[in-house]
Amino acid sequence: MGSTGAERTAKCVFLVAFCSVCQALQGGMLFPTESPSREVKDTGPVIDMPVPSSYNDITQDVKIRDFIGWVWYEKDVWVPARWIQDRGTRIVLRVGSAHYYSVLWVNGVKMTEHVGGHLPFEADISSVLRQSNANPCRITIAVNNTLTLETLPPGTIQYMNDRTRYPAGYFVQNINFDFFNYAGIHRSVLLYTTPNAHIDDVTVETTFSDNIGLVSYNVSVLGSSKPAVKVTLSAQDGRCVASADGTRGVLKITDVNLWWPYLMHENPAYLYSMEVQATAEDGQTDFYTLPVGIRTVRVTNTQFLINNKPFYFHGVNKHEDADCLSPHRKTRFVFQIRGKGFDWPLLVKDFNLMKWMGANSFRTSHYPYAEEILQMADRHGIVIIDECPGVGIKDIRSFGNVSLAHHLTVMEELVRRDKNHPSVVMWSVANEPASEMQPAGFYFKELVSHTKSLDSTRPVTYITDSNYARDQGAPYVDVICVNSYFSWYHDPGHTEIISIQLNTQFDNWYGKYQKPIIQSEYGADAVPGLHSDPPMMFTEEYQKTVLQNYHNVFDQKRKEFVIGELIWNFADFMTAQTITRVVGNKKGIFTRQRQPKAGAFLLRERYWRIANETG
Ligand code: BDP
Repeated sequence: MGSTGAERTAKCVFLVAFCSVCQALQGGMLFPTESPSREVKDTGPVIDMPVPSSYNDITQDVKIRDFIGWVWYEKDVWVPARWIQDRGTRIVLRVGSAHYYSVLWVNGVKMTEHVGGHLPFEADISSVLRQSNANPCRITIAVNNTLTLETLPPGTIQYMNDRTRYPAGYFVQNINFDFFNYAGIHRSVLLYTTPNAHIDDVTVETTFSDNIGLVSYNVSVLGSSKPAVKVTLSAQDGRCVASADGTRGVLKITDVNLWWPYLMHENPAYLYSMEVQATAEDGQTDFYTLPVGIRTVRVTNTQFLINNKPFYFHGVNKHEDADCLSPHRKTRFVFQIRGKGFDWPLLVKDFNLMKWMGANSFRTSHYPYAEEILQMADRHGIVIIDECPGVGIKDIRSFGNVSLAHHLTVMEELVRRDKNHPSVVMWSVANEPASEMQPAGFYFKELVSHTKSLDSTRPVTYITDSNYARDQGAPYVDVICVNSYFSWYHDPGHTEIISIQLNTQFDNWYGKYQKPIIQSEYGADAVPGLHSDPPMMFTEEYQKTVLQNYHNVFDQKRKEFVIGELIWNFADFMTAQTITRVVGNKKGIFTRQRQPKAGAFLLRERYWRIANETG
């Protein structure tokens, strides 16, 4: 943990559970021992733990890999003395994400807690640093990865305590999603400063008319009742192209350069730079600079329009997951096993691969990704469907009021974090919920309308694998996103059925809703290097044949109302251990180490062909 965001190591303690029993002096204080009526819980070992990283794959200890419960991270850091001495300085500690439930202390004082594993949280730690003897400052973060029916994603704990079958007894975290429940502090922990009177938030909404771009902005300032706010927009060559005073306003840009997805324009991903200055009564000024891409998004009943031009999603679904080589400051290269931990080399490699294959878009399946990934997509003109962690909502109890309230809060946190990214063109509120269940109608109506009230500029969807006739949530979404695995989970081995089943799928959904459709998942597992001709399941040839059969149908339907295709998955990824997964899910067109399988070459040819056709 540190102020620079550079990788650091914290100390990490694993605790199976808390046991805080106070004994009065008159008690016998027998040595704690286990018996049929007694349990003893011990603290785990203190070990070095890198941040950011999942803790699961760092050691050789299976108990740590599969650990469920509290872990404690602790790190002493030196805070610059001038931060503490200058009472006009506000000192903030920000955690990019920690999975799932976190409690944060500084110098032993509880600062905040946060529910949810994929979005940032922060605390103003100025006063505690000024009160305590600040240096070194001790940061403690307790993180618990237990999932319940009311978390997102949901899960349940099952106790295997029938002593006739499980002599030792154990418990499992049951989940209804298909990726490893990696845990720990997954993104950077930063210390940063602002003036006391500071810019708390900035929201931009953009549009254009002919060659005039319009940026509506809204600035909120805390710590000053009458701040003087000045906003300046600069072009890429540094020229100031518009400015305004006041906390709200509209900037007009003549001869605007629009933000375009790459492949759609010769000058894509154009970003202006918006500098906000807020000066408080005492003369202190806070500056914040935000990259701004000017573009519009609109959905008709057959098209997805970016800047009023039809956009066809030919892209991928991803995961934050890899085992890969990363450069390290001291050693030249280390083999790093980060799970879901943020990794710059991986991010750049993945963008290079997406561009190599001509992918113009990805979905953040099945949770919000690190902000650095969205910033990179803004700069490269790659379009994002931004998904919240609403994956695996299969149990009717997860449609209750407590779950819904939490889901609405998560959407608020997600929109607050990602609203200003031009690359984000649509919100996905869930993946494959049991949307045919009766309470799903009300649940999705509320969820979608709440999301629209937070952001009226982007369409909202969720990803369904329900039957079109029984799905309860589809009336509320703007785009129908459908997952299907014909010739894999259904009719395994029979790729000849894909054409009829997929055509029927599209016609049924469109016939009922007259909304544009994205094939949001399709694919087949391929163990790299496994071959068979004629193709058999799990070979690279079979994966290719499945994709080809899907593509034939996409090519007919994209002339009508199909507006996109996202392969499942960009790369192989780790899952829980089950009899259907051979060390993880192998539906990647790249291996987990980012080497192409045969399917990657097929998609590359296809995506570039589509890009050339659609311009
Ligand atoms: C879909 C899920 C995805 C899975 C995929 C699969 O949305 O998370 O990984 O199936 O089974 O239903 O490979």
